[in-house]
Amino acid sequence: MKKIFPFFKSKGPRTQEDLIRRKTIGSFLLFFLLIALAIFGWMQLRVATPGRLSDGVQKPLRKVLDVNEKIFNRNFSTQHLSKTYPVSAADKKVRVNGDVGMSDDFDPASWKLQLVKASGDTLLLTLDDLKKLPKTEIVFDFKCIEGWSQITHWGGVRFQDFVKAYHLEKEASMKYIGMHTPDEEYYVGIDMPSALHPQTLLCYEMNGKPLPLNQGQPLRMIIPVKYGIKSLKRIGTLFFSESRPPDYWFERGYDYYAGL
Ligand SMILES: Nc1nc2c(c(=O)[nH]1)N[C@H]1C(S)=C(S)[C@@H](COP(=O)(O)O)O[C@H]1N2
Ligand SMILES: [Mo]
Repeated sequence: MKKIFPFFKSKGPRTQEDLIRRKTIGSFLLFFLLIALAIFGWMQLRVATPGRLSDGVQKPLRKVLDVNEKIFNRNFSTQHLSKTYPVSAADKKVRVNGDVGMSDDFDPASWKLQLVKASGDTLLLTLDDLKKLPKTEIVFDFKCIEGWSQITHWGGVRFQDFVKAYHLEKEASMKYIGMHTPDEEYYVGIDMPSALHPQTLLCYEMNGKPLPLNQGQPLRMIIPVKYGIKSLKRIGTLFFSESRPPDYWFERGYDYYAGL
């Protein structure tokens, strides 16, 4: 015992060597303790069963996302505009990404936007109805959460102009908008300040032409202040809510806000 743990001897003066040995062993113990804690923490995350998941991610990770979200929300201002570019900077070959909710049996000709008002009444709007409203174009750097970005050119009606035209003041005082594809396979929720942001469009054109089918014809969302996941293609239904509408990628572990 004395040989292995010489610092346990209680009698006699401590030599310099004893002190060093003692410190070294102490440091090692602390080192292993920290490693054990790290492994324990990692296992806690790993063994999280679905019951311990919070909206698709392990609870401790969700907490971190929630804090991030608060910081983003606090710093978000409707005055802050995404950087825009001249039309000439826009890519002509626009990447197609994500086809959830883009089922083949869709007929754009018979499409109508279902707008669910706060009263519960549903308005059915055609694309021509939307084209009558003031048109806004934007060229910006579209960013996908997967790590790519592309400068692209879009046209449509600002969501805030749409709200004004259809007298949706009551709806706009609610906390969120929700939307989903006609088949309800893809769905997003967007906080109202971001929806009313001056660069947020109900978009029906890309590069000056009607949206291609795989890019959301007849109507999609374009929301430059957020990652691409929120720019839902092929809007079927649009509604308003005081609580968070369901969100496809939030349910799969991304943060709800997905702000830039
Ligand atoms: N209906 C629908 N909309 C969608 C998606 C999807 O899978 N289905 N993917 C999103 C994602 S992750 C991105 S990056 C953009 C891509 O838009 P694009 O295909 O026009 O480039 O659409 C978003 N909107
Ligand atoms: Mo994306």
